[in-house]
Amino acid sequence: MAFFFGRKNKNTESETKEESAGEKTGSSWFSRHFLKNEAAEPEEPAAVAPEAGEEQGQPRPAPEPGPVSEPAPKPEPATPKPEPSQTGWFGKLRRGLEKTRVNLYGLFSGGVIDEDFLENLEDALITSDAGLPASEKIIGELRDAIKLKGLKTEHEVREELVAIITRLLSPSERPLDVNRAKPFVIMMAGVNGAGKTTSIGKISKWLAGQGKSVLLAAGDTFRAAAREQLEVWGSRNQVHVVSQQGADPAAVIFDAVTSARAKGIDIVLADTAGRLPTQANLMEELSRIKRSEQKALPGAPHEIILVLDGTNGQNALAQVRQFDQVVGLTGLIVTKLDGTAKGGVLLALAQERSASPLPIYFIGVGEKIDDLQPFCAEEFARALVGTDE
Ligand SMILES: Nc1nc2c(ncn2[C@@H]2O[C@H](COP(=O)(O)OP(=O)(O)OP(=O)(O)O)[C@@H](O)[C@H]2O)c(=O)[nH]1
Ligand SMILES: [Mg+2]
Repeated sequence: MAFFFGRKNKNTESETKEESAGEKTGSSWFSRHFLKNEAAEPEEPAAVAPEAGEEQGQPRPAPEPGPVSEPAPKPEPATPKPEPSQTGWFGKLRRGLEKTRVNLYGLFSGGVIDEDFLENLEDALITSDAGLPASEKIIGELRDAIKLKGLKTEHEVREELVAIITRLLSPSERPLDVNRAKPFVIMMAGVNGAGKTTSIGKISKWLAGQGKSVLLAAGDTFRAAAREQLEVWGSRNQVHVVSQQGADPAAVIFDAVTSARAKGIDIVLADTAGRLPTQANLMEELSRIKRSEQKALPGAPHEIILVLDGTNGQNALAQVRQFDQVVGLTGLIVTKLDGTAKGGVLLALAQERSASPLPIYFIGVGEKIDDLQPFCAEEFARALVGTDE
């Protein structure tokens, strides 16, 4: 397995630059979606320069009555609308989903919107791992909209498809509110190599950047590399890490939560070892970790997040069911959506959980620090379906 910050050793300078650039581009987006309770920094009021001749103590001459008073220039909006640009996160998301998108987007180049087109579109959705129920629902709604609204052009149909997919995904878009408790305990779970530790690193750096104090609990006590992965990251970012080689993961995480309580730390991010849902003893261990967190702090863990590897496609559905059954999931992170043709799996997840939506807190489209961002349903739908340009 590649070491989380291993690539940086080779190219430390450029990586560091990219990270800080990522912070800049993503911070407003992050605060809107992730730290919803944190009020946005008010804009500094512009200093008003004294008018010429308006010295201290000097009376101001009465204004000359002018023939027509100039209309006051329209004030510039204080903050530009933080739309995700093509080059920023949205561009990255689009590039990441390219393999999934080509299957859908290519269908629009024929110019004919007929039953064959709809069938091909349904096949393309299924191929992207959106699953049969979500694909049928989307195409059914699109067919109805084409008839009812009299949609004719490719542009109209594509926009309708974006709207339908956005509606399906919207219940999964919910910001992670970390202000509900202190310490706020987040426990990560998932199969081997899904991206748990990497996601913890990315999220905790973001949180630290937002002024939150973070403590990492190295609950993957089996592999030395896993602890080091967190420790290296922690020392670079002044985030404290609680770890103990070979110890019981439940005990390490208990200590971490207890220590966070004593030190008044805002957030505990608990890493756990990768495990398959079929490994009964390891799944039982996950329940034990959860219970130890409850013992250390009543009400904890406040979030139990399953990290899914986006390249696993439909298998993600089974993982959600199985982990949910054992520990009761409160949210998801889907990583590695870059370079997979299976990006439609988010539609399958949303459809599967339509009766009890499970928030997708973050999606990942790469290994760099700014490659994990809060999930936005419409943005994802647009990146998936493609746009006109
Ligand atoms: N391309 C890509 N790679 C990712 C992404 N997220 C994580 N990775 C890579 O996936 C690999 C595994 O990531 P880890 O964070 O170690 O996964 P883990 O779930 O902690 O793994 P275990 O602890 O072994 O279960 C690493 O090489 C990461 O860099 C992503 O969004 N895109
Ligand atoms: Mg790990």
